[in-house]
Amino acid sequence: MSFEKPTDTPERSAFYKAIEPEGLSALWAVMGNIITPTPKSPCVPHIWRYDSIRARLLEASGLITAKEAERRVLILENPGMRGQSKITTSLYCGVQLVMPGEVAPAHRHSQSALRFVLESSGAQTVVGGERTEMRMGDFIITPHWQWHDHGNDSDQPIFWLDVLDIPIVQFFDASFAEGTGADQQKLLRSEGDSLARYGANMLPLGYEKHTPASPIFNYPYDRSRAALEAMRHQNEWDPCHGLRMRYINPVNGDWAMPSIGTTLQLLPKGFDTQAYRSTDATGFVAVEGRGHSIVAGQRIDWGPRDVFIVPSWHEVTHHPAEDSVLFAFSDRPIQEKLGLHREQRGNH
Ligand code: 1HN
Repeated sequence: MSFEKPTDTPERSAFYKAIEPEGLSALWAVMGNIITPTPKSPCVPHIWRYDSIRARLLEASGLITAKEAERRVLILENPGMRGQSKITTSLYCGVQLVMPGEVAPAHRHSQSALRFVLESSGAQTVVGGERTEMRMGDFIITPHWQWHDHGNDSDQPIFWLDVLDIPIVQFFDASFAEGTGADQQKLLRSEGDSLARYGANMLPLGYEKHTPASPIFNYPYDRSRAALEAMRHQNEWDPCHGLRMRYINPVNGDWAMPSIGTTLQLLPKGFDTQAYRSTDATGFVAVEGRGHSIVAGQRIDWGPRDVFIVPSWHEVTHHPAEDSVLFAFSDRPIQEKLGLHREQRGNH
């Protein structure tokens, strides 16, 4: 089914023109554009190579400090939506560089952020008064309106992926932001406290949830990776996803973040996945391994730290040439809450 535009007649065209200054327009002339039988997205499949992003960021470090930039980030803009600071229709994504000795000053905003660490020799972020070391592959969250600042005490640059729900907050016209004027916020908790308190399959007795985001803010890669490695011996694989786990909020089992769903998946060498498509446009980071994916017939070759996009309702299969680990992010939590999320397995 599709709502085709009825043919124009001179009388109809004159009518459309006449009602325009009155702030009116005819639904029947636009219905096919706004109600589509299947998703029709400006978002296109694309891959960004880590080596080129890294080189451009190092070039940028000669032009501007992290402090002057507030955040020294190169935005990964979807080629179908240039100029909109979007990697999908609902999510923003960039890669950030903090050089040794630099700081990215404390601020907070309505937008929620996740960091996925791409390359690190040790650097830190402070979120809501607790500091954490940022190591390769760590999944770190900055829930909305939490103070956050970053620093790099190591002797090597640190690079990480930022994903924020900026387009969603923009859509709702609900953006607030403020700074402290200070480089760093005050430390209020000891390092590792949240993970110990909420990430050891226990919760404080009488704990009451007071934010929609997980109280854990660093999900260390060594733990998640070790879990995948232990599970592979069981030989239970999802034909479409291999071994794919979602990061959760330990308080209620929901996604770790209310607006961005995240997963980590293991695809053993030679495990060719079966076709899958879903309404949540998904960003993948190849953490380990190499291979290719076919996205709606288009081949995308990926290697370590490359980032690629599978748009809404585009069929994807993965073909790992080595044991591979993929991190993924999408707006699935929101689509689920609204009853919009759909998925389909197998060829159609
Ligand atoms: C932000 O606060 C960070 O804290 C990174 O590292 C990227 C992009 C837009 C708005 C705020 C950060 C951001 C951002």
